[in-house]
Amino acid sequence: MNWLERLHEAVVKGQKKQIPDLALEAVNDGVSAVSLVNEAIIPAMNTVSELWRNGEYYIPEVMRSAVTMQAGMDALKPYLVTADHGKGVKVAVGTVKGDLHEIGKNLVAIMLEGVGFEVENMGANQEPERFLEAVQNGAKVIGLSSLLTTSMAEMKNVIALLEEKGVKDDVTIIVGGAPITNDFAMKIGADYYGQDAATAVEILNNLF
Ligand code: B1M
Repeated sequence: MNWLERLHEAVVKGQKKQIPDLALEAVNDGVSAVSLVNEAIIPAMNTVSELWRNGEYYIPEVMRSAVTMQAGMDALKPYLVTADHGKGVKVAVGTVKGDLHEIGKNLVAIMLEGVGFEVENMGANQEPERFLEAVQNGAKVIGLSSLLTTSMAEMKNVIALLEEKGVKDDVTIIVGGAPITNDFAMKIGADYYGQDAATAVEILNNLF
């Protein structure tokens, strides 16, 4: 089994304790951290989602894989530095109210931090007021994530609140998550749609 396959297996089987060492050994062996994330860790979570859909995995197994994925990403974080952009630019990233999914959002946060942005990872299930507070505290970019068709409308509420308080034009708003499309993003008044974490980083790198 090569390193990508080993990391993939670690996430699917939820080997939280082993994954940091495995990830570091792989990096020391010359595998890039970005490919470990993009070609092993993220696809592994898709496998987990398939297993869930097929009824082979239940919530505890999904959670076990989710924390393993996070542990793997935490171990790789120092190696995800690719450039020197966004120095001093504050970005606040959060998952909107009603939504507990935070792996994709964490990936965006880790990768932005990796390239030099000052990131406030606000967590999941965040009220619109928390995003307003982040802007009032100096965030120049607001990143909104939603994974549920039932929570995506909350993005609009966040943007409406920023508009109502007269600060929308002071910030760049980028949105993403599995049910989000570019059309939706533009309709709710976001500035950008990040199809995946790498695209979000590329967009912000080009802006700052
Ligand atoms: Co839930 N869940 N979940 N879940 N979950 C999905 C999203 C679902 C698609 C599964 C399915 O049915 N096939 C489905 C949503 C259906 C829908 O609305 N259309 C679903 C459901 C229904 C639910 C519950 C309602 C289940 C229930 O209780 N009956 C419940 C909701 C709880 C709540 O939020 N209120 C629920 C709960 C959970 C867990 C808590 C068990 C767990 C989350 C754990 C955690 O995050 N701490 C979980 C998980 C893990 C998943 C799946 C399996 C995996 C999500 C994930 O982390 N993917 C997911 C199925 C799937 O997505 N295939 C599913 C990996 C991650 C890297 O990808 O987050 O998409 P993703 O991020 C991507 C892009 O979307 C993008 O970049 C990333 C890639 O680079 N991106 C951004 C994301 N945010 C971005 C922000 C940006 C830019 C890009 O800019 C700011």
